[in-house]
Amino acid sequence: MAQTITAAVAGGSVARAALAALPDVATRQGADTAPPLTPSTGLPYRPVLTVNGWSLPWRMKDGVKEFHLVAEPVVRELAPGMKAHLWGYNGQSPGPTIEVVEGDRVRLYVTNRLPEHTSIHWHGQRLPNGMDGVSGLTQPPIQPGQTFVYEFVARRAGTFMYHPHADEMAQIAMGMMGMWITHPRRRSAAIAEVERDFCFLLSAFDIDPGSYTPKIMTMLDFNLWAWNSRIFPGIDSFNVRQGDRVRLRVGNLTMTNHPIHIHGHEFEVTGTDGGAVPRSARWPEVTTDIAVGQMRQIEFIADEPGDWAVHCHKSHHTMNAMGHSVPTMIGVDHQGLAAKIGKLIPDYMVMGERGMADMTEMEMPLPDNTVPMMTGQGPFGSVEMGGMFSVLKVRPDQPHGDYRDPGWYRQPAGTSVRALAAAPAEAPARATSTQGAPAAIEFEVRKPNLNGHHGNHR
Ligand SMILES: [Cu+2]
Repeated sequence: MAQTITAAVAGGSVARAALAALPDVATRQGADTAPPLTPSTGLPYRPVLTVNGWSLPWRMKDGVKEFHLVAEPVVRELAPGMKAHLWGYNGQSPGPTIEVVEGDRVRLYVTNRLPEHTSIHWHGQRLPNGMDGVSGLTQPPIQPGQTFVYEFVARRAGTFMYHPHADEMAQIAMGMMGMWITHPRRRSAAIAEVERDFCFLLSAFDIDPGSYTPKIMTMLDFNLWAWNSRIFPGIDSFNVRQGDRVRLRVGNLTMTNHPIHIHGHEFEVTGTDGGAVPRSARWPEVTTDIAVGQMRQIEFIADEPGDWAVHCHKSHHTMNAMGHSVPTMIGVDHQGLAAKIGKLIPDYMVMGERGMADMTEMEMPLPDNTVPMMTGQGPFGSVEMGGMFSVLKVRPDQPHGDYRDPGWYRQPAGTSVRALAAAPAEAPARATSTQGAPAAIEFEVRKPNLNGHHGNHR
């Protein structure tokens, strides 16, 4: 989790005198998970961990917390072996997480280095109308080279996000988004103290295998499903100590809903972008659906040691790009067919006649800049997953506050599933008719009477 944050001088067409007054621009290369940013100025709080991301440093000026976001083209590694040309903030997509404390006065400088205008909407915040960031409605757009200043008080504790509200379809499809956490100023019954606090945004891209830039006109048929612009096996695991209270904060900026599922534990939704959920209104879940434009804060006690899958339960969302136009081949006999087609198309490969798991073993040549559809090595072989998938690693000996990956779980002797040493001698008897031959099934079909009155349905 090497942290490579560098300060650069802000560019653009801002006047030199004004430039000198702006906070430095912190930027970050690489998709490692940065350690939590412990506050050194301002009010104290327990920081979040942005999965495969980082929190933006700030400066205090006359009691105001000042941040500097730069909207710009970025190169994001989606997973080892695949990079995408995206738009983001301060060198990365998603942009850095903004962390403040309830009641903080916040000043956000936003510099536009994109080739087109933009704006930032602060999703879920109570703020003056003129700070809401809707291009054309509450402000003129920020033109390329311009810097705008947003300023408001973070009035409500909770989990929020930021994203452009100008040419949204293109700019969100290109990866422009970030998390915003407002920590509570004082303890309250509705907001628990947690030992581990993770955050990530759901995003989706449509990038043809072998290419680099998302197709921004895609409305529904995306082929890459990402957490913080990373796809499995590129998403870091959630590493916790057994007994920790764990919070995951998840926001959805894709074009569809995502049922987020955690193995081995029950959780409660403790907050939304509308604030804390009253305790009397919480119930246990193992999956919670996160609709488009929603944020969910989920919490549980990590009391079961092991490596537990955490994933979107839409099975197509735990796959990487392959093309959804591949026909189902289960049960199709390809004998001879491949040889015939191979004369016409030398690289032709048959796939899928026994399911799609063969894909993980196949030596199929992939185009450059493409990751396999189903991949990720676990201790027992290929996990056969992609997209929105990661692992919750619960360990009794994980040190307090240590987010490092402890490696694979060692299952205690006698607690693992096992294969039988030999197949049963006889196949189990099948139900048969009394004559010993399968009974013929008879049925009668009555079609509706089409002569204007209802048929005789029975
Ligand atoms: Cu999903």
